[in-house]
Amino acid sequence: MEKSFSPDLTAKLVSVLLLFIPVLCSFEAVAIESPLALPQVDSAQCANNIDDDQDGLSDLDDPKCKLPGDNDESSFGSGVPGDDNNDPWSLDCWFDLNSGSGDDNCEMHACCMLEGPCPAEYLPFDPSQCVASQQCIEACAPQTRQECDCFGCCQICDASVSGCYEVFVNPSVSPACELNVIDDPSLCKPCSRNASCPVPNPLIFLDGFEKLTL
Ligand SMILES: [Ca+2]
Ligand SMILES: [Ca+2]
Ligand SMILES: [Ca+2]
Ligand SMILES: [Ca+2]
Repeated sequence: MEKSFSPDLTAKLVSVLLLFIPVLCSFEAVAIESPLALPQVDSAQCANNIDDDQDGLSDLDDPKCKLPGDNDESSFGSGVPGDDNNDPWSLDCWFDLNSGSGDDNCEMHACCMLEGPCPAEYLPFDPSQCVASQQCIEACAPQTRQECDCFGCCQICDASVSGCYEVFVNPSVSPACELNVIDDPSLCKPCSRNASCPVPNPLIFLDGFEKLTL
């Protein structure tokens, strides 16, 4: 059965609808703008889909982003208050965005990984203490970038330098290390990754940190 409206009723309905159009449009504008605006404000630099330091690599493609919560895409530091603030002889998990060992029982001496003799200013050093605790491994290894160990000794291969370098990018050990000086051992301290806090899977390295292309 078909329904029909009288011309008068139709005209009234149209005029009422016309009155509400500006109101409806304003609601639509609010509804569209809010969800787009909020995540951009709240996202860390390494999760905002923006190449913040304009070096051609965005977010986790940028070797200076250690995880999505890293809020400084322009350096190996995270920009998170309280992070990257360890003594070299007592390194926390580098990937949990804090510097405390209370949440993971990670407490590793940098000389376990540093190449060459342990610097005098880092002593004392006990090589028998170079195995991470089980609690540290369980808490930190799953967060760790695959080209790194839990403490920020990482293998970096970058198009701007020749070859690959296994160095501390953790600012607690190499505070002046940057990508463009990754081959300077006085700034980016050479190291060997701590085998006790391993990251699984074989890796392929391209353009900075590895891409997993298995
Ligand atoms: Ca970004
Ligand atoms: Ca970038
Ligand atoms: Ca960073
Ligand atoms: Ca911690």
